[in-house]
Amino acid sequence: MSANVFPVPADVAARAHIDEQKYTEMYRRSVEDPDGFWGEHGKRLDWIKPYSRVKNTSYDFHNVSIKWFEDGTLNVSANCVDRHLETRGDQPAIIWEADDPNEHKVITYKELHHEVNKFANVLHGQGVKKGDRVTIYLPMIPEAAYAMLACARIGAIHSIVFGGFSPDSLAQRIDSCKSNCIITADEGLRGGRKVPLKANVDKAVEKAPVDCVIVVKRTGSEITMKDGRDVWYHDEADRVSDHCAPVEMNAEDPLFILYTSGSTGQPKGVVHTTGGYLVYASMTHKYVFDYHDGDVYWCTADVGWVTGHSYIVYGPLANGATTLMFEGVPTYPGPGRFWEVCDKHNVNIFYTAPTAIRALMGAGDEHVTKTSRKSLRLLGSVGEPINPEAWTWYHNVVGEGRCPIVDTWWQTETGGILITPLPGATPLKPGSATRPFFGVQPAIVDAEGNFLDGATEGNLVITDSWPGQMRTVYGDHERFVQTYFATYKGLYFTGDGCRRDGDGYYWITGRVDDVINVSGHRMGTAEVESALVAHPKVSEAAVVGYPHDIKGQGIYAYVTLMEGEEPTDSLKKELVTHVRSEIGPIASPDLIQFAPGLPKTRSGKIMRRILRKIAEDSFDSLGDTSTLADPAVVDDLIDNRQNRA
Ligand code: 6R9
Repeated sequence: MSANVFPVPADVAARAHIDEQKYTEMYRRSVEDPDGFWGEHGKRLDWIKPYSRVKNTSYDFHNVSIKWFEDGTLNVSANCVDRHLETRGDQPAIIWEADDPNEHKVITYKELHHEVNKFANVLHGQGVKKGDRVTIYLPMIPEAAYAMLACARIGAIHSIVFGGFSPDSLAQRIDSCKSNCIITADEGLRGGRKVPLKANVDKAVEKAPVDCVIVVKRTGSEITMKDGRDVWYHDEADRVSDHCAPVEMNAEDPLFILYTSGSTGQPKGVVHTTGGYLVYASMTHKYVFDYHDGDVYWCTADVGWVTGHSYIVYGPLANGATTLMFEGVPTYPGPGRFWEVCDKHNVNIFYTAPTAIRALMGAGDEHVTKTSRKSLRLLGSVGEPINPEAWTWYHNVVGEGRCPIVDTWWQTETGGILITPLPGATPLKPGSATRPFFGVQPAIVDAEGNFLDGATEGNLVITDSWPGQMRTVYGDHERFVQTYFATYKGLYFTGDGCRRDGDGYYWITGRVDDVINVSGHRMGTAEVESALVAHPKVSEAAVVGYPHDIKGQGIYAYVTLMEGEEPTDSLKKELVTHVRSEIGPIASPDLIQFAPGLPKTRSGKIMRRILRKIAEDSFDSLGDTSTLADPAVVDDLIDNRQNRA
């Protein structure tokens, strides 16, 4: 394994902010003296009232409490916009590349300032105040960034819902945080196809009513507007001034809520706050991507996910960077799109997900090699483990062997990157997220919570807090404690399995809970199961992940039908459509197996271990099945398995 090491290229080391020696020194200080270290690095932001206290955190199971910079005050939009006006007002802040390859727009920091102020005043005009929750359901258009920053400017808490979620999922998220205002668009546009966002909002608000819906015009298609509730953004923006003073916020005031899936129940509203989050997002953006003034940086995520929050909007803009925002999909109009956009805008730093890399790898090298990519200097990966084949292709074909790859491991809950190479400091090993970022103390424990030393494998925990950590689950602190601090008392449990090699490098092996990762999107198997059992013909369902060449994991559903229902192919299609409409297209089952019975223990617990094995087509190693209430169901499941390699 250690034979396959890629040393830091000399030219990368020469220009990098951090080299190997500096990493070692800074890392040591960050864990030995967190107050001193973060007290210093917190100054990368402009504070209205400087903090005097830095770290005040407790992982004690009976009193989990996380506060950073707690007596400081600041405003996130002032840090991401206003403070750059003097030095870089005419520099591009956002380069927006539309779905249509012939359309793009450059927004300077001055223009961004104008737009964010307008948007903030439109929100004020609709009665939105500090502390209110605003749901954002927008496509990848610049208004998404304006809306986020406008909320931050007036102290409103945004909750972005990915445009691929169904009206039901949207309604549930509106209701969960009691949001009274939605920002949406008439339609989205992805890969030439229209996404009916406003129509989805209309359905959602039947279940979760709101006072106002602000609609941005994107496609101009016909939509319905309800008098007294729905307003066009452009009409309102015409009426308001472009000056709105940023509100003074405490470091620990919430900045946003973002819903994410866990192993049980409905998605959790992950709460991130103002000061620590922005310090951490901006610092990781600078050092992990080795961002220098003038670089063009592109993260291909959607702002509906945490990666879009931290590494399209907040981190880069806090650093005065030029961030590219892409409306489309990797394969439209053809599989060369990413690299054509890199050439068009001279992208230096490119950050995407393994699922996209694998899909493009399958489309053939010629789509890459016909482009120049000479501007590219650094590549990044996020969202799921990257298999060495995809890593090698990304490195050799896309990066022509000269661009390091930063494989960044982190989570919605962590706010920013926790385990990652630094391009000027870290020799790379394909498939390893390598080493912890400053202030991050990973450890590996066994099932009982014993620390495992040296080269080992087990469950990944973090032993102490870092500034970007989530603070609570919105409205349910106890759920926060139970989800992350109860498995191993006194430790933050990530839900991921992990190996550490002899060089101290970390290799994330994937989720060890009932969360699956489909094309980099996180999903609770319980959510898909409850969507399936909501169908009148389904009596019971169990969902597991199975290895999928492109998506990383596919969704495999075992379904038991109601007495008398026929297990037909058309019913399978009906169930897929049903799940899509309940949750969204990202939750569509890839394989459905009708099962007369599911393997259960005598106490009625479904034995998922067995279902996973069968879904993986590795049923010769089922392990002990003697505790099953009815061992015969397993033979039927094997005979009728859907994934035959
Ligand atoms: C940022 C993001 C988090 C889960 C996480 C892990 C997986 C993310 C990874 C990775 C291996 C990487 N994950 N990055 N696994 N290597 N570089 O993706 O957040 O959507 O909350 O997902 O994704 O399993 O626990 P989120």
